[in-house]
Amino acid sequence: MLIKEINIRKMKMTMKAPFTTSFGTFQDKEFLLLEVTDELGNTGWGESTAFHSPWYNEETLETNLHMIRDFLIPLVLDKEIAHPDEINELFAPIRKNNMAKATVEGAIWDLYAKRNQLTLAQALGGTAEKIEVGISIGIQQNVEDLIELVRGYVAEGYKRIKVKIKPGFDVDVIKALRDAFPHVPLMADANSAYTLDDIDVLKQLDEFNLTMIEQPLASDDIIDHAKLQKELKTPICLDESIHSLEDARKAIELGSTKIINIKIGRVGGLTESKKIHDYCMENDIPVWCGGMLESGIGRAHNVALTTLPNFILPGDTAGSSRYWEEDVITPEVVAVDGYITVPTSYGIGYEPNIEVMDRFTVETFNFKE
Ligand code: OSB
Ligand code: MG
Repeated sequence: MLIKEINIRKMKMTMKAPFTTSFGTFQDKEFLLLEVTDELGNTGWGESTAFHSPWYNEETLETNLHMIRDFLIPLVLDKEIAHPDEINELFAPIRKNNMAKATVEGAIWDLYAKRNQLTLAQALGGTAEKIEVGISIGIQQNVEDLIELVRGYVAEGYKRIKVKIKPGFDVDVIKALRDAFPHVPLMADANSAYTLDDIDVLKQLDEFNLTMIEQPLASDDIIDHAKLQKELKTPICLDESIHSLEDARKAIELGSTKIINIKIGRVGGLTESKKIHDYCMENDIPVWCGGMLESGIGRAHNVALTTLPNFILPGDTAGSSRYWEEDVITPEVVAVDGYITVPTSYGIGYEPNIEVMDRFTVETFNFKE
């Protein structure tokens, strides 16, 4: 296939409710959508998961725009591409900037699947017809509010509840939740808010039968996590620390992680996600698909990836309505009783809703030879 045209939209959408992590609060979500068009007029869509500010990782929407425009588009525009796995190699000489790479690569995967009359899930090798979903809940004003929220999501059928923790909002919160919901699969995500000095607090969490604790220590660490894992019964799951198959291999070898959260953007695309998935499967490390508060385009990519067989644990890909009044795809992503049914139309399986997209588009960019 020959990529003839690329269009980028800078988007701004407001989430239904603010989402707070140990590193900050999100409400207005700014992000990029990217559309590729081939020589036959087929199109494919990708979404950048970089946030407005470099809190989660070093990338931002503006650094993504710069990388995509000045470095990545010149590598793919008017170039013959036989398979999207080639993009991973084509982009390899450019260091990091994984979310920028994944935006372009994801759109090319969608295009490839449509052109070959495959669902994106099939193109990736996935077989699941429905996927199990959990939900990630931000830090709340108080424990009572959190318990009420959790009660609602448990009633909706979400398969596991993840709560965000930070120093001062941890052991008491998890204890109260466990007392209120003795049998619900529960996990905590610290987004790097602790150090090994906090080991006593983290050890106290062992009492509550958490499925895992996600990224307790520094966002670039795998050494201290290995030390911590030796002291904890609860499995550690790495998120921020894993950017590639190589990172995953090293973390697993060191014993820094027993579970991996795969985020397509963080690891630089679907091809790298598949590689990490396959490696983890061979090494008995379960994976699940993380979320970045995506709009429908990114969400659809997450759904497709989650159909691979080692996505054993429920992910963070909740339905569109958990985040948005209106989503940019039709139909929206719907979770029923904790399951999302994998779409059966070609590519990402959801149609872009251009009317909704237009209303939330702040700026557009067009690239043609
Ligand atoms: O660490 O998984 C995370 C949201 C923003 C930044 C980082 C994270 C998250 C979430 C929400 O946990 C996942 C989602 O619902 O999309
Ligand atoms: Mg996380």
